[in-house]
Amino acid sequence: MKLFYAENRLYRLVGNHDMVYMNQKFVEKTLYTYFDKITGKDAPLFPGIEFTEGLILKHETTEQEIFMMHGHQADWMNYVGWKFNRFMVRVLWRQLQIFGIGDPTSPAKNYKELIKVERRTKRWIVENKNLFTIIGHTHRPRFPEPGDIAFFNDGSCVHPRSITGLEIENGEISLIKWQISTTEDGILKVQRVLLEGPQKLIDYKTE
Ligand SMILES: [Mn+2]
Repeated sequence: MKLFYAENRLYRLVGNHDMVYMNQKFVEKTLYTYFDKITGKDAPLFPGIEFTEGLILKHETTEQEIFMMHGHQADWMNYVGWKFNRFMVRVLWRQLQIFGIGDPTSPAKNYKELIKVERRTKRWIVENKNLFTIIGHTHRPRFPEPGDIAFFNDGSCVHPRSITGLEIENGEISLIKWQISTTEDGILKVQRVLLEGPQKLIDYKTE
């Protein structure tokens, strides 16, 4: 990520679990530098980095816009009550976890909440001229067909053996998975698997 940042290619959006990064003082303290164990000194990590709540990508030739946010903005308890939720997770859930009780504030683990978040987001997209929108938060990958509500989700990067993601390249979008797999001769490797697409971005434009 440091290398991406050095090339001006790293953008960070805050989510419900890291809203503290909206506080620039905190970002400066925790992310501008890191402690280098070898030299015993602080070294630059992401000097001057800023977090944002949303990001708009604009295609150079078609000028089509893609709107990105974490997605907890459609989730009242996670957007307004994030401090309370964080407290609940730290104090209560850590204890309950021993008995196998899932994080109550996570829509990724709560189907009813997940559906609510998706419904609100869909309504918002429809009210905003079907703006091409990408979120995460619920961890459920979404890859609609052209003509549907342009609501994408890149899925999850916390599976034990794989991560999913969205790739945009040459005006096309794909849903991909990086997974650990074994070859015939027993070599362990990380493999890219295409799950959906590629699909032309412009085909989702409705105006
Ligand atoms: Mn989230």
